[in-house]
Amino acid sequence: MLEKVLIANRGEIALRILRACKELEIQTVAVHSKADRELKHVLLADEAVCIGPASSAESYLNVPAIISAAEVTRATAIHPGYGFLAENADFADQVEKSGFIFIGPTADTIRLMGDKVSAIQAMKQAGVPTVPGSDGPLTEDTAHSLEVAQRIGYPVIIKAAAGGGGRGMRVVHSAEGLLSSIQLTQAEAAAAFGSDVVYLEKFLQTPRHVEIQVLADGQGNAIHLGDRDCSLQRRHQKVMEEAPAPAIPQDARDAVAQSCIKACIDIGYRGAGTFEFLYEGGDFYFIEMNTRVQVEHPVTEMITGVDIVQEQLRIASGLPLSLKQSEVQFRGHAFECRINAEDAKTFMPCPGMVTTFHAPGGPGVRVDSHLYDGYTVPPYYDSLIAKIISYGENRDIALARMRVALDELVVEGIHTNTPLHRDLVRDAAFKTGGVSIHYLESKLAQ
Ligand code: MV4
Repeated sequence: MLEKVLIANRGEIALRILRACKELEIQTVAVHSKADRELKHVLLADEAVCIGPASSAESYLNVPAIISAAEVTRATAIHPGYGFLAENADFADQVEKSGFIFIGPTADTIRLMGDKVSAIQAMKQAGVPTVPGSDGPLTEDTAHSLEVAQRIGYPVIIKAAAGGGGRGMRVVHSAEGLLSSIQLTQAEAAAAFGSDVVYLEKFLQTPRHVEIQVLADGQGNAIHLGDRDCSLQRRHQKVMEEAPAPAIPQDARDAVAQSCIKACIDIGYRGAGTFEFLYEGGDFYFIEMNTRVQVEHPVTEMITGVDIVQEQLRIASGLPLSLKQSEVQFRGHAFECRINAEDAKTFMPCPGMVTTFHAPGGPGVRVDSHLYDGYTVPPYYDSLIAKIISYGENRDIALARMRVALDELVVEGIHTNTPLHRDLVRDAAFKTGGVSIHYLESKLAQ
């Protein structure tokens, strides 16, 4: 097993990683900015190193400072968490070149998936269902672009190959607007990502966002841990997630998960990963792969009993997967509400001191949070302050437990989006299950 892990992240996920390390008796190193001395995991880690000022660019994104901290503390591995450097192939390369284990896939895999065009090509090759599209970058051949769009049928969506997560996209409704939209998206992509490569897909109008969690050991073994529905989002920020995704026929679920396992084996995937799909009209369409642990991983842990972060640590240490597919048992249903330090109506960030924090409890309730009474939420980072996770034998029970948990939650001193969640768990369409990616924004517009 790994000897000493440096946690290159902050907040709830740093604490989550710390807990997994401690359970496996791995030594821990917390790295933090000057604004984060009071973080719960910093206080609980075996060692802590300040790596720079509050600004992320100079601390959590400061590769030399993080590598130096690993050298000074003699860490043997680095866990990037999510966000920050988690999907930065050059960071993974530097970590390995400096003699440390990067807890995640190889830099080459991160690069392959970071380029959405090569990711889609690899998946299509493996038999993963993809969105009808240009199957590669759009070229200067404008007649060809018009032809592709005509064949697929409007509306189409132009996406930057280096984009992802909702950045660098443009919907086109007719041939008139196509060429200018391609040019505009190319220019924006060049400015934002340093690459003007764009591709084209059929625009799906009311899909759900359904993703498949996988684990692979890079030794030829890969398993899936089922699906999650992350359709409840606002401006590409997920608000609530659940597992399994409701109202999907079992054969469709099994087939897509099976295709993901095959893709993992084909590309030699290593670590935890997520295949993102759009689900519409009973069909799955691959859009992107995430090569990191995700915010919403707990809902999958609740319905499978598998500790995904511990599996990441085991895989990184060179051990094979701790279980076979036939040993993965799916049971019950789970929800996760993302509690953000923000105004419930305007969504403006709302940092400040948390005077009182009362976490909910009871059967089937889990809270992943770094909050404590007197903790000050700094203004410099993501506003996620807690994840309330509920589990039940079925969806109705899990949802009832979430409703009660949200009513129990107390965060005083700052504003949070808890009122929005309390409203959502009582929403008729959400209670039925299976709403599209547009549902929350339409509801908020009313
Ligand atoms: C799409 C799409 C419709 N059709 N692709 C947005 C985030 C990025 N991961 C991909 N996204 C989308 N790609 C096709 N061909 C609609 C979206 C989309 C979306 C996807 C998932 C979750 C929320 C979303 C919100 C708006 C648009």
